[in-house]
Amino acid sequence: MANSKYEYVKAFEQPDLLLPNTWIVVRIDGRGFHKFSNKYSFEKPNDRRALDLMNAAAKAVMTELPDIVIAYGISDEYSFVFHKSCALFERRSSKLVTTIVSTFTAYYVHLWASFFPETPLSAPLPSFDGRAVQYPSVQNLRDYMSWRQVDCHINNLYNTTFWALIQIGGLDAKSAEKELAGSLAADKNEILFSKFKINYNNEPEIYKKGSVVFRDIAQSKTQEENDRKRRAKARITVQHVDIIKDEFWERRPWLLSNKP
Ligand code: DGT
Ligand code: MG
Ligand code: MG
Ligand code: MG
Ligand code: MG
Repeated sequence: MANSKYEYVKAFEQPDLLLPNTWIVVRIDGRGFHKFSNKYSFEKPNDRRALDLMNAAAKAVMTELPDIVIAYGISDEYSFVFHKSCALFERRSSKLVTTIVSTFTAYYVHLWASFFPETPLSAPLPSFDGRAVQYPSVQNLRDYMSWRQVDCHINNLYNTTFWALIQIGGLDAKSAEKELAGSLAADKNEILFSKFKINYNNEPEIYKKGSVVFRDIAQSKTQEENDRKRRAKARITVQHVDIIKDEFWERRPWLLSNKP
């Protein structure tokens, strides 16, 4: 059967294969969530329902895409990590990114009512952008994860202090901003403690550390079960723990190990 005269247009499609043997991070981020969070009256600085919804959508994405080894979420963003040996969609960048973005968005909308039963969604509906970045070494990947978690800490310390100054201290936004201009972490801790008797260390871990989603393999599983089977069976868990220090990774060697 002869090709149609139109088929030449296929040659305009450009390949976008990600490099082999590199860790792939797909990071998605809510579009215009500054406005979105106001529209739905998200609590400031942190809305637990909004974060739980993000985490539930991320868990659903990981359930549908077993190639994802770990995910990390803060604010309106989530990073999904594919193993360096991942061959899903032939490692086509746009196919990986768009699948994650649309799956995540679909679940975010689908699960909305369970987390915000009082406030139905209305147009404009939430949407997310996404990009894929490749990291050649475990060190680079861990530095990426550390970068996001440090960001979480810096933003949360700032926001916690900023909103305490406003909500408890009675300042307006401009004055609060001025008070915090040029301040160091120690200064913010001091403001929180001396003015508001808030010990930042006692703030909820989910706000301080963000959310780490991964498959927790029970240590006691029989050894005959091969890695793949164990991974498939593993429970997906959400934890608010330090992923900067070695301990998290050393205790869970299966997360970044070489796969058969
Ligand atoms: P973008 O990403 O360029 O489309 O624009 P935005 O507005 O999404 O900006 P982004 O992603 O840099 O910042 C996230 C916004 O979402 C930020 O303005 C605060 C808001 N947000 C995220 N989580 C919460 C929350 O738990 N509570 C409140 N009140 N706001 C939140
Ligand atoms: Mg942004
Ligand atoms: Mg955003
Ligand atoms: Mg964001
Ligand atoms: Mg198709």
